[in-house]
Amino acid sequence: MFESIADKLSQAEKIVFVTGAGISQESGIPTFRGKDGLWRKYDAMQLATIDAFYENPKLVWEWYDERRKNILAAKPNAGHTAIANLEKYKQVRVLTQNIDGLHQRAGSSQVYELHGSIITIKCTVCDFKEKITGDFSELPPRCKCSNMLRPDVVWFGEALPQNVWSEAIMQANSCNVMFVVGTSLAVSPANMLPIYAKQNGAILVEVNPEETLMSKDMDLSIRSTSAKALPELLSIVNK
Ligand code: BJW
Ligand code: ZN
Repeated sequence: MFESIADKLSQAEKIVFVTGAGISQESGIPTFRGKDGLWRKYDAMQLATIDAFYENPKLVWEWYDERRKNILAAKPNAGHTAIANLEKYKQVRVLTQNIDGLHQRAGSSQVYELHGSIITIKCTVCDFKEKITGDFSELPPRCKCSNMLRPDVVWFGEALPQNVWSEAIMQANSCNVMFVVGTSLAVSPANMLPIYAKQNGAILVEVNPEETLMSKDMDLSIRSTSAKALPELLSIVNK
């Protein structure tokens, strides 16, 4: 699969992965767009915006609570594990749009969560932020300051965490190879990262069973799933 870029891969010092919902699909976590995607069943604007949250916090919280339970019951798949194992041979950075924590659970040590984490909550008013440990006694949960707590994720119209975003740009600008895995690249600003990498001379490789908005910009497109394709990377880098 990766033979045509074998030399580039073995010479590369730093490999950056930009990942999206598709990498967790084989762990049983649904994607957003596409035929079995969440946005087919739910209206994004009624669940993933701050206005929707204030309009119906209980509904939004129930959706996140159910997804969090599904995510905690899921396991990283061979795609996540291959990326984690690549750290034995290369500098690896993971810039993920996913909120599921599966890269970290697979063992990746340098993960930048562009859209936050479903395992963390934060206050809508004060600076309180904490990892969720058990079940909530009521939804929406309340902060000690009495205001509502919300999932620590980035909704439409909200800025990405600034330190994470600036680090992501630095990593994109300084890698030799960028893998774009399991993302439709429909959402900005994350979809700018491959452009930054390319402008700085990196080669771009896409792993996605479907064509995406940026397939034409890729140096190589692997039309396969991530759990099938990514383990092959190790055998090439390891040669
Ligand atoms: C496989 C596979 C297998 C399947 N193997 N592959 C104001 C209002 C409204 C919008 C905006 C606004 N200002 C700016 C915007 C633009 C907006 C945007 O991009 N909209 C587009 C949809 C048009 N962006 C934003 O709002 C962002 N914020 C922003 O720009 O702020 C500006 C600002 C600056 C300063 C101050 C204030 C504001 C924020 C975006 C946040 C996105 N949030 C979500 C929800 C997160 C929480 C949650 O999970 O509930 O993030 S939306 C959703 O989409 C989620 C994902 O991370 C993101 C990307 O989706 P992804 O990962 O690409 O998934 P899919 O489903 O699209 O694709 C899956 C792919 O996998 C497919 O290609 C499959 O083929 C493939 N696949 N199986 C490999 N086995
Ligand atoms: Zn508070």
